Amino acid sequence: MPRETLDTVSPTVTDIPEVLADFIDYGHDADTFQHDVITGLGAARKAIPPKYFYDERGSRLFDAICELPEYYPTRTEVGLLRTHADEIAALLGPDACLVEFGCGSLTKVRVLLDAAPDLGGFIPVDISREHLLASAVSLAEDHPGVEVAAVCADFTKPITLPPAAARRRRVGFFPGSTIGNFEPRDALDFLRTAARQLGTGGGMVIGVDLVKDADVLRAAYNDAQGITAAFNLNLLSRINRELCGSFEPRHFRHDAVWNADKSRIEMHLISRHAQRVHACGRSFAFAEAETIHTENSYKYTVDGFKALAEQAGFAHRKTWMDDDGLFSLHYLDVV
Ligand code: AVJ
Repeated sequence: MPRETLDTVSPTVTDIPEVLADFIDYGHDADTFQHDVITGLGAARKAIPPKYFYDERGSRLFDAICELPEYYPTRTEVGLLRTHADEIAALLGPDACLVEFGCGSLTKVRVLLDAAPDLGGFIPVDISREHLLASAVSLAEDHPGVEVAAVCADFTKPITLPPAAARRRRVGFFPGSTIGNFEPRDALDFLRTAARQLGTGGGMVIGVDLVKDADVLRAAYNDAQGITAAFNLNLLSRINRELCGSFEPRHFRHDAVWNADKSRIEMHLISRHAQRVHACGRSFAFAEAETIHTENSYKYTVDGFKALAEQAGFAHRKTWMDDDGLFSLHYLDVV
């Protein structure tokens, strides 16, 4: 089945657990890992997209990152959600449908749901089918008054939302500064697509990590316990497991650097010496110190993010920030 454009894919609805109003599957995830690894390792500047970090082990390592003393984003954002939950709930209004783009641990959306008893619907959109299904079911069981449906899809692509969303005011939820993984141009496209999908009168709650002291940023991505290094290197283990790879993770080292010109943290896997590695039935040569660029994490200023949101078709309503100015949470209105 061709998968180039969304119009060629019909979503399938299968075996919906009883607690869910809908489970719609766009089947976006098949074979793209292999394709992206072949392309990424074959390029002059080797790179693999960060979305492939999150296999089962990678997701567990990411949960561990979120607990690290150096990794301030998660605890700061959850603090902001807790502190301002009532105000955010008021902005959602009665019988709104929250649409989460990419669903993580669900800890964050639970903070909002607990503060918004009159929420009508909740729809997580995520590429990882099993994780999505388990998360949606557990949330639906805990909130019988909320109509919960799920959409398995690449959340950067336009999708048709299920009836639970279609007949309500829609508010997007995009926490964790995942927007920082996009190139600024792609961030703009994503926000534009989201605005169209949420519709006039809808809104968006989005978490955005902020530009700050370079040492604080570097420490957050080069933690003392080496969990971020294990998270980054797990990508090589995943290639070994899923794509018949021959990577020796100890022949690579993790590094994260602050690129001030581009306002982003860059994660790399650096080859410790010249070597040849096999994956997907092909051979890839590495020079000594050659890197695989595995992630960009763009950091914004509040004004820079406001300008981006407004360019994408949102009106900026409200910013919440911690006292140290580490992280920001925004409420945007679709105009
Ligand atoms: C989930 C993409 C926001 O960029 O901070 C954490 C991922 N990578 N440590 C981030 C991540 C390394 C994280 N995002």
